[in-house]
Amino acid sequence: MTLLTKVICFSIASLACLSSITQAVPLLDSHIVSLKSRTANWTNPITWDDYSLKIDNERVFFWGAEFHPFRLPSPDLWVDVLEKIKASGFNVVQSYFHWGFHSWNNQTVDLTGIRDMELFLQMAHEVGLYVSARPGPYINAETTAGGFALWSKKLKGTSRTSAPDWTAAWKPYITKMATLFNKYQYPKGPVIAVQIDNEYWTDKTAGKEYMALLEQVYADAGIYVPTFHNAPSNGQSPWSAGLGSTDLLGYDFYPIGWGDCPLNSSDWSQPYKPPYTEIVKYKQGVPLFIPELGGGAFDVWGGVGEDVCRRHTNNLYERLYDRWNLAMGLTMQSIYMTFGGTNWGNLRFPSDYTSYDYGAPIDESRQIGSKLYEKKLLNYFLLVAKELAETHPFVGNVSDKSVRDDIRRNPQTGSEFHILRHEDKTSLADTGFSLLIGNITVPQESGTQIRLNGRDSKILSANLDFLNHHLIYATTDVLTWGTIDQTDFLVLHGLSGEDGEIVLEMPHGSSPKVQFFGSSNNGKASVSDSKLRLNYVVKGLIIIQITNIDNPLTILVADLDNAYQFWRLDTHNGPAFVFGSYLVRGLSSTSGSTLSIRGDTNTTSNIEVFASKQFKTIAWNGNNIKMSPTSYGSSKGKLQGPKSVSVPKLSSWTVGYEAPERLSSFDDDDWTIADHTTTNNPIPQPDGQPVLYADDYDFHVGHIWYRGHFNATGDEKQLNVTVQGGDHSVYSIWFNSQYLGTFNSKTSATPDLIKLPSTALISNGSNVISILVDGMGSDEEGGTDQFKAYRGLYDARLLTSSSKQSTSTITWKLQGNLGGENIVDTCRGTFNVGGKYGERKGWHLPGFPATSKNNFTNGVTLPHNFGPAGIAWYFTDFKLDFPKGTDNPVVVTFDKPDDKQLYRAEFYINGWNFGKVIPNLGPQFEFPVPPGILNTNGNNHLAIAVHGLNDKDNTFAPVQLKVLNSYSFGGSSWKQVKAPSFDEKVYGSSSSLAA
Ligand code: IPT
Repeated sequence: MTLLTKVICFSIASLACLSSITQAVPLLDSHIVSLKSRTANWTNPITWDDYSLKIDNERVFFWGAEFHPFRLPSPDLWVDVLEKIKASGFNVVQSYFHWGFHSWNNQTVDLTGIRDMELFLQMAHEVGLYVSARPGPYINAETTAGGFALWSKKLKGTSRTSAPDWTAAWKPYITKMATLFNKYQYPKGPVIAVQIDNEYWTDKTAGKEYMALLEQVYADAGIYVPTFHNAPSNGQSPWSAGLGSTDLLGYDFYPIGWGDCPLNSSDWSQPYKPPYTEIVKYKQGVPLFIPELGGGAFDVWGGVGEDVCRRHTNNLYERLYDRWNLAMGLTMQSIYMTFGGTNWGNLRFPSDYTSYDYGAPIDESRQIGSKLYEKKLLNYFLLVAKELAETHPFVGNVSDKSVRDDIRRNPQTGSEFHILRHEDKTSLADTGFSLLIGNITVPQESGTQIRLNGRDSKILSANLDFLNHHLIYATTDVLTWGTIDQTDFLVLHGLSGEDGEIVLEMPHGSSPKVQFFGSSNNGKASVSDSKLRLNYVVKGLIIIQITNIDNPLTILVADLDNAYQFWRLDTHNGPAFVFGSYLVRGLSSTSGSTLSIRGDTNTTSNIEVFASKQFKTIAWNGNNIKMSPTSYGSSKGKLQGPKSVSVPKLSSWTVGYEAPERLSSFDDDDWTIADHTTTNNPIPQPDGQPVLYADDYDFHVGHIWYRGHFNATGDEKQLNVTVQGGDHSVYSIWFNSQYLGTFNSKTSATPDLIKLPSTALISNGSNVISILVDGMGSDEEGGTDQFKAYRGLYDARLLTSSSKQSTSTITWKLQGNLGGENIVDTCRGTFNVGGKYGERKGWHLPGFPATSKNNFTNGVTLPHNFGPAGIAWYFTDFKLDFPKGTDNPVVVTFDKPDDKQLYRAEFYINGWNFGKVIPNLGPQFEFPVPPGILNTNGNNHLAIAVHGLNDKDNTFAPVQLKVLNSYSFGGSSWKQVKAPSFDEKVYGSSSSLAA
């Protein structure tokens, strides 16, 4: 065996990036105490009732954004995503934590470096978000084995049961997470809820015991915040009462399906069962909760591409379904995904490709746009409209029956929220109508109407107290409110060109003065019976000042373009309202007479600021901006756009060739012999065969090599073989160094019959079959134990000329990633590399000497023919030097080769595996690489391993870099993620081989 040296490296926080060792914990005894014990002697700051969650006795919407830190292995950028979530008005970040990511063997639960979840919780806390923690053990999430530790595939005990070996497997991980959550539990930290496992349905006692055992660990760790579960479909949940039940219960909801983004984005006709109007509450006394509301969809190999998913679940989708949920009385939801990120380094499950962009509001390159802006409109409203968190439903009365008015009325205050949409969600009609608010037909202004254009949805507020005022109703949506100096502000948003009507209660006997400013040239005001009625047509930004009353009021009516670029800041001098920039993150100072805004621009932008007169100057990312006052009290200025940057052309490559395992002469003396005669796997090996499953020999990730040796009688004509590497997997096979071809992965019911050419057979001598399996990841859990589906060989027999089984038997050896479960690169972690020769020899790492001395060829240009089937590596270096204070998302782009070229390539930037390209499947040819992995100010090393499947000529197509966009950046800067370079002591020396 190779001597393995542990690689020592440092994380961004200069913490040693060593794995921490957790000893296996003794099994639990079967005694399960009641979870009630965890709240004894403690007033839980998180409570709930039928309507909503309460934090410190105050009603709140639980308004969550799903983000998986493991899909962005550049911890400094977590803050960037969290700030974007916070700036758009979410108050919760909800995250899966990935057991397999933290645990590569049964002695390890690692929370350091890119896996430093304490740092993640601290960041969320500093940014001002609550955290809803979803540590599994099962998470699904389109990741390999659904997040289970891959070594748990070897266990006999059935997954998600109280089987003792299964319990012992997850317990160290959950214990460590529970301890961490306790340290950061509200009010000490941001954690306000913990999910127990994921979408688990069972009627078996052992399954219920599993849930109860998990809850026991949290109880023992002192977790008092609510536990919850997410049911997969709208049926009965086993977790509403009894063993294993959770405090809160919700059900996951993907209104137009998931994993399926129709090319025709106007088609929203997919039926969703059960009807949306009947979201069921599984349990009384808890709020209606959707732990996952589809905020996009994942895409699959051969799919339509993430951009199509984003178009399909666009801003209108967000607008309609969020409001629709509120119409159901929902007060808790989280958007799956809000930032999807990347399935880097073998994180994906077999169907999914590298991008986990998900068409989410924040894209894989952390860019934002209309989807997030649309979310912001409603999110902001919910932060002020607390009355909407305690309501009862009524059905309104609309003049046009194609429009539905779901009224939510607060029983304490009588405030009403009229949630309007077309009954038919596919309707594209532009409908004008009136409706009843109380006993008034609204709008009152003759010749005007309320409009619903297609998938639009509105929330009209009525009978609502805000600040020092009372809104009788408004036919334009409320965005937010706040008092600046002595003036109350009410901000509204609507669609350009639509009529708007606002009626406000005025102090008895007052005669308010009303002035219109901004883009309105036809605003109207009238007072009768202490009621002020305002009419206008929404356009640009309209400012309506109401003075000559005790508490002056300014109303801002923004059209969609203006509202999308509206940001609310809460300063030490009250709120500040900013119109007009790509992103406002927050404040860089909370004292003094400068309003110090932090934000990003994507172009030169005009801004307009409504803020306290206490602020004498306005600064943007530390630079004062020249502002000019307007006649209505705001000030206007200009923000610099970003400097544009360029990336070098990749023109010269170094090439090497490997796959020596294919040759009969290869020395596999130190390989693992597949000699197990029994397996815990639910699918036993076929009779008379050894166990060949890679997982049983501790190889769980990426490519696996098998070499089978046999002494031939001379009558071996065929190999009957079953190989499974997951959906879309292929395997290449050689016989005594001769390439026999590449085949699709099969199920055991349909083995391949592969002819062994008689010219290659060595009669009465030793023969070698070499098989390279492209492992696509482990399956998710469909029922129980499905994730244990074997990877690698299942069955392999030699057949004679009469198609009988040959008397010669094959001895198999196998090889996967270096170290197996004792991985050598604990910084990049367990998913980064598999068992390709180059990966085992460190070819993917910066500093690997790919020189002519080692037979590598310099100065190669692409496209390039590297010769016969096998694995070629291409290397190049490039420098970047992006200006300080800019963010320039970079992608690595692969040209699509001609259809005859069959290959599969994986690329490594600075040693990090950041993508897999399968040109004949697609759809992904552009791969974002985040700063911190990509060195944006220095050298970068790009290595690409290309598995060519064509017999003789394999031509690798060009690869380039591309900058998607440039932004001036007001977020925290990033450091390069520390991870080891090539070290000969670990990887040995190696040379490129003749192709
Ligand atoms: C839901 C899972 O809980 C989540 O992990 C993810 O896989 C999501 O689907 C799809 O992206 S399960 C689904 C049946 C609602």
